[in-house]
Amino acid sequence: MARKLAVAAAQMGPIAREESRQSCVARMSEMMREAHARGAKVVVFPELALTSFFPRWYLEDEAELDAFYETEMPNAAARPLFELAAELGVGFYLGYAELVREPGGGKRRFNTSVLVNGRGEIVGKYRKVHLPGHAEHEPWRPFQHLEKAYFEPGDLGFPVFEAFGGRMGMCICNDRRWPETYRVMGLQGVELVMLGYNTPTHNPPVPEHDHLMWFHNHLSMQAGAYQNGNWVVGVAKAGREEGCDLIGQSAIVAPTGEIVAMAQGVGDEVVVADCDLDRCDEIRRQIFDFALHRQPQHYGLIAAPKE
Ligand code: CDV
Repeated sequence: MARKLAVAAAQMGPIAREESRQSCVARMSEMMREAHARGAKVVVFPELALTSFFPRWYLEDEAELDAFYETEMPNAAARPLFELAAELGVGFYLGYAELVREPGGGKRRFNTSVLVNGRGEIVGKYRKVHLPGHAEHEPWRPFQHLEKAYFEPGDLGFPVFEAFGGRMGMCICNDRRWPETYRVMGLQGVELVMLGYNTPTHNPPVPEHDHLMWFHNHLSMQAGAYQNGNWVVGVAKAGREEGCDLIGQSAIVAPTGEIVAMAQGVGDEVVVADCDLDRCDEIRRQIFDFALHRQPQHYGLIAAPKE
């Protein structure tokens, strides 16, 4: 019997700087209800889904920066989403900024996602490994991308989790452009990779790529799916957020690399598809049989430390 998992991509339109977490959670809850009504068993939300995409601002005041982070999950603001998940029996992927307070008074900051099961329990956690952007204020840019200042690279690797009757993996935004992301999970037998993103339509250092942002979005997710034989569910925060345009195109990609469902606009929108997890075998047995065809003795450079 096919292992069909109905998955929802819950794209979000813009989140204003002043929008409260309660308002974001209310928007997500409405989409979770719709996803459930349409048969979904798991809902994927975007990267940093509880706040505006704050790395676009140079924030000198630490308290102002800290206000964008969560120090526990679930917390008071997010709990209604966890409770709704348990009530409906629907799981979800949620991206948020995580602040870890250390015993000595230090702070660690991560761009994080959690995987929550249909009982409202966290069953997986991931911290973004590939942080794009820059670490210093660059006033020449029309908007900043200070992820390298506001987060440190994730320290959890790319774990996979047994959930929803299959093997689930997570990554976040820029990670989707790196083949290593999918391959490390592929080697662990991942069947469905969930990811959220915030991708501006304009990339200040290479404006000549602006017309390619949509192409590169799908190119990387489709390649990651096909080359490893897994489903990919990529979910945008989209639309004009605080004057900055973000691409939409949230998509559910089959292990063949085909897009089977896609968002139509750049607002809050639920897209649902039946993902047959057994289709991963089509690719893994017939095309990319890792055990039979991989030649890792020739791939050493990929994992060698950086110079
Ligand atoms: N949030 C991101 O990681 N955004 C990057 C942009 C800056 C290129 C992305 O890869 O979509």
